[in-house]
Amino acid sequence: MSELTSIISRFAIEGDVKSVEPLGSGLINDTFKVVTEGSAPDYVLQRINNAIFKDVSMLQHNIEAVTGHIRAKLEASGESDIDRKVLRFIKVKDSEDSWLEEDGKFWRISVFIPDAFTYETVNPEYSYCAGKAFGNFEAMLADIPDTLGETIPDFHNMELRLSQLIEAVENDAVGRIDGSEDGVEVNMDDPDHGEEVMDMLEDIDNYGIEMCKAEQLYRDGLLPKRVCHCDTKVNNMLFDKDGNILCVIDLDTVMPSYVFSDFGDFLRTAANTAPEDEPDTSKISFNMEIFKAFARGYIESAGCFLTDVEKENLPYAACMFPFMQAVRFLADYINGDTYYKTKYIDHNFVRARAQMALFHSALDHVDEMREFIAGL
Ligand code: GN1
Ligand code: MG
Repeated sequence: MSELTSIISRFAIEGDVKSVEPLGSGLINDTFKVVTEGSAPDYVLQRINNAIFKDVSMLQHNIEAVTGHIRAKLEASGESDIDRKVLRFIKVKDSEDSWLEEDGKFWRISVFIPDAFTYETVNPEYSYCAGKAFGNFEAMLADIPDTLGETIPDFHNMELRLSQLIEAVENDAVGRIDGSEDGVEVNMDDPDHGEEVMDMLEDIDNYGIEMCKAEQLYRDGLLPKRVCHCDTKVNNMLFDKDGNILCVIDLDTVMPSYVFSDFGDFLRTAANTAPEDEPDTSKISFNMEIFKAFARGYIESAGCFLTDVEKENLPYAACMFPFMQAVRFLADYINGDTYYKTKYIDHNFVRARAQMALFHSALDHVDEMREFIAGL
C-alpha cells in the first residue's frame, strides 16, 4: 500500500479508493483528489504544512467550529444542497478528530464537491458575487460562539512582516543581497538581483509607515478584529457551472483579523491584470472594474456590520495587500525560499517585483476608489 492509500484508510470514508491524484495550485499544503469506486463521494486529501501551521489541533478546531456554525445557519435558513455550500471533514476511524498525525506528517480529508470550478481570474460579474460571498462569510461568522485561535500568530500584521524582511536582510542567509556569504557556496545558476533588491527595499521603506496604518488604528482602539478568512485569493472560492458561488474553501487561515485582510487579498489576485508571478511588469495593473464590482458586492453583504473606519480604509486595504505580499515574497527570496513553494530559482524575486508593480498601480487609483466607496 502506498503512503497515501495507507493514510486514507485511517479515515472513515465511504467506498473504495480508485485513484489519488494531485489537485490545485496552493503554495503551502499538498492537496490530492481521492476518487472512489461507484457511487461513494470523492474526497480531498491534504497534507497540512506543519512547518507553517504549527498547531494543527487548533487549526482543525477552528475549521470545525467555522464549518459547523455555517452549516447550522444554512440549515436554519432552509438552504438546500448544504454539502455543496460548506466543507465537510471526515473523522479519523475510532476518533473524534478530523486530523491524523503519522510519522510527523499531518493529514485531513474533506468531501470533494463535484461539478464545482475554481478560477484564477474573474470578470466583474463574478467579482461582484465574490464580494457578496466573502462579506456574507464574515457576516455569518460574526456571532460564532467559539473563540478562534490565530493559526499563524500575527499573520497579517504589516509591522511584523516588515521586521521579518529587515531580519532577512540582516541575515542574508544565502548571499542574495551581497552575492556571497561566509560558509555558503554561491550557486552560479542563481541570477544576481542584488541591485534590484536594494531598489525594492528602498521603495518598500518609503511606504512602510503608511502601510502599517492598520496596526496603529488597532492600538488606538479604532479598528476591531473579526473572524476573517485571511486567504481570499480568487482561487479559494468554488463556483457552480452557472457562475454562482457555492462556498469558500482553504480555511486554514480563518482567524481573527482586520476586514482589510479579506477585501485586500481578493483584489490582490482578482484585480491584477496579470498572474501574481508575472515576469513582465508592463502587463501588471490594478483593474478598477473588478474593484468596483467586488466593493459593491462586499458592502452589500458586509455593510451591516462595517464601521466607518473600516469602510473608509478599504482603498488602503487594496494597496496594503500587494505591498504585504511583496514584503513576504521578498523576505522568502532573501531567506533562500524556505516558505513558499517555488517553480524556478528566482521565482520569489519575480513574485515580489510583480506585487510591487501591482501596489503602485493600486496606489494610483486610491482617489477613484475612495470616491466610488463613498458613493455606494
Ligand atoms: C499562500 O496556500 P495558498 O497558496 O492559498 C499564503 C497566502 C498568500 C499566498 C500567495 C498560509 O496561500 O497568505 O497570500 O500563498 N498562505 C499562507 O499566493 O501563508
Ligand atoms: Mg488556496
